[in-house]
Amino acid sequence: MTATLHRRDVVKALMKDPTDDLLVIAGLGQCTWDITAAGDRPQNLPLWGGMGGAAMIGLGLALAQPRKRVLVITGDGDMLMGMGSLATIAAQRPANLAIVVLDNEKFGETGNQATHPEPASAAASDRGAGTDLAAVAHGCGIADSATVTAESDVAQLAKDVRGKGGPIFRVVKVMVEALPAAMPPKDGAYLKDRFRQAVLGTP
Ligand SMILES: Cc1ncc(C[n+]2csc(CCOP(=O)(O)OP(=O)(O)O)c2C)c(N)n1
Repeated sequence: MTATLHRRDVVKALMKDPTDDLLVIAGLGQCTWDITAAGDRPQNLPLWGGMGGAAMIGLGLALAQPRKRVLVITGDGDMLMGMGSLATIAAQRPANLAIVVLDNEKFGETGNQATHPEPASAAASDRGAGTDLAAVAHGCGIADSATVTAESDVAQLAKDVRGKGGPIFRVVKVMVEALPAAMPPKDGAYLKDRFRQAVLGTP
């Protein structure tokens, strides 16, 4: 794996100067910490340890809140677990939904075991299948699906995920890094109530 992008820099760029209308769902583990490192806010819903549902939660939110922008930031492991949701997102076509997969080709939080996007040519003890998640999303019917590998493309990525008509799907190839955790509040009920209050004005 030859990724050069730092996940925290990418997430900070995506979440720079957020308006209240930007609702951010983070997949478990490292993405939860990444969005918190970018600045905890009530319009963030970090999923902590819940795996496989980030994209689908984003879809429900996007459909329920068509005037808000919904940004899902999740890992390749979470996305692989919830892959069927991509076909449903394609069918529903939410214009206000962007999904960004921070793909380090590993189950990072649990010890960097290889995920399916790891090249099939890697060492036998740590080998994936070369799964191309952007191609999967495209094949599911999300026409605007692409992979980002270059730092020079991050500014455009930030513009697209915040403003371009969706659904859009981006895989961002990121480095494997050991980063300090940036913990959001731990209580799931509190996070849910805080988020509902921010979106609806009532818990
Ligand atoms: C249903 C379920 N299975 C397994 C786990 C254990 N688990 C926690 S984090 C994680 C890896 C997540 O990998 P990825 O989404 O790629 O995120 P990364 O940490 O690499 O950014 C796993 C398998 C879990 N929390 N829930």
